[in-house]
Amino acid sequence: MLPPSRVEHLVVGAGFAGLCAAIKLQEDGETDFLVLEKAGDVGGTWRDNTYPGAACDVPSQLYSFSFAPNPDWTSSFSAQPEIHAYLQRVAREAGVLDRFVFDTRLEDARWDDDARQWVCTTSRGVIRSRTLVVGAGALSEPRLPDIDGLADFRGDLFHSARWDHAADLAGKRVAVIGTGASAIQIVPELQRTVGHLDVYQRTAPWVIPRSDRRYSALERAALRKLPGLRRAYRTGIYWARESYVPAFTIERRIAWPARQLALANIRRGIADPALRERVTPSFALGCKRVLISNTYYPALAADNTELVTDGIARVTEDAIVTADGTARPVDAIVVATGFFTTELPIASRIAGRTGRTLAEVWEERGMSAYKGTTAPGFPNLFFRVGPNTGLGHSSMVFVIESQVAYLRAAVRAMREGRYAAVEPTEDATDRWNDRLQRRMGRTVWSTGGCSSWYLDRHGRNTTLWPRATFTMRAQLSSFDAAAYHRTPLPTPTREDVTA
Ligand code: N01
Repeated sequence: MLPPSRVEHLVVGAGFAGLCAAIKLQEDGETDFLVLEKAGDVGGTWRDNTYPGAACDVPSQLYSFSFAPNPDWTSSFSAQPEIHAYLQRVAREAGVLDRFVFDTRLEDARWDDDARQWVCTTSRGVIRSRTLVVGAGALSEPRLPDIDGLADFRGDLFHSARWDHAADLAGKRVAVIGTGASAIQIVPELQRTVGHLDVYQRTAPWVIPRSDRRYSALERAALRKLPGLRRAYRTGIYWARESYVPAFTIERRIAWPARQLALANIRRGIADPALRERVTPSFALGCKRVLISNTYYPALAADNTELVTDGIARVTEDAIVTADGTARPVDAIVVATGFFTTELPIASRIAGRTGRTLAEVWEERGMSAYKGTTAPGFPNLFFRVGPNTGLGHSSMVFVIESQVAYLRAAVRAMREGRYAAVEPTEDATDRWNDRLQRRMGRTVWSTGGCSSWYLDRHGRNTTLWPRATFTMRAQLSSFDAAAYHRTPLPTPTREDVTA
């Protein structure tokens, strides 16, 4: 069935963000919406990242919707299949799936200033909408490294987020490029099954122990039967996570205990002093995302693993050649080199009031938004997980719910005020970002001595939120109409009224 040609709200992406927007819009009686999803199922990053060992590094009780608690999580940090199943169940039970259009891609969206609506060209026709809610994900477009000869490699080659399950790696010689959050989950799994594993490390990450454990049947029953206990547990995790924030944003010496934990993790996992040295980071803990694993270091220390720290010079048909000229033959290469984070690919597909795309505007001023959620020049556009809303310490689901609360407040204000369009002023947006970037200058992400995917090519942190998350929630709890240009709906004519 073809999607309708006009809806009030068009939501892009069916991950946590799109699903939350759909459920809450429906709850408000805003039932004229569609969720466009390029793949065939809900789940976003939790549908796409199926690599061995994929799991969340934020406790599940917090990494789930506040309005859809799941007392049945089997362990404190859930694995990908469980999170994906949770999202499928929530979508089903909320009764919103009939508003989802799968296997349909947003090709481009253009603001029509005369009609005061978005004209969205999709792979299945044009849809016009009053608002455009983009929840396309900050970690959705895999970034392949620019390595000479990579395209000529004859063996299996794939990105961590597009795992090729048809590739049989058992007993083979396999290389993993990258040592970020994805790689450190993949490496221990591969090490157990492959013949030989080369791990190509450009920068050693900080890795603290993973305090994961399975919930007993008794604990799960208690969480199911006692909502008060479940809420208290979730709240406890929330505040424990918030207590990390000062170490990142105010005084990094507070992170000393975590640093000691990470160093002990190296000593526990690796006996060889030379290897210990090579995996010990040279930058402040927190500057890059702090990783959690109990199995990564033992996997690196295993007899069938080699940690390679010489830079990669090129890839040939059957080997990776490092800068010192050594060629290491491999049957398969897993590229765990992350995502496009500071140049969101969807930005080049969205053109605003002046006809310029978000990508063109951001090329000049850097990726930025008002409250991480709206943008001057782009009326009625609402981001989920927009610029400077990312977290290194806690649950993005909390951020998504905060941004959806703002969307709901904006939609309500538009209905009550009879506005056809709302658009943040340049002035409010500049003030917001100036303040935010001033704070950012003091954080470990700016001063910690590393380069990371948090920073754009000008060294500006356009991805993270530099404060406690409850301050973000407070900022997004109501719609601050004074910061917006508001265009009234046309007054109905006599013919409209009598029609
Ligand atoms: O990607 P990354 P990721 N040659 O960008 C290296 C989330 N996540 O997929 O550090 C050689 O972190 C790069 O090296 P360097 C989480 O938010 C969450 O691992 O830039 N190496 C780095 O080691 C995370 O932060 C979970 O020097 C190259 C690695 O590749 C985000 O996703 C699980 C290279 C990339 O690390 C991204 O994580 C997994 C090159 N040319 C992911 N280019 C949870 O548990 C890059 N690298 C919730």
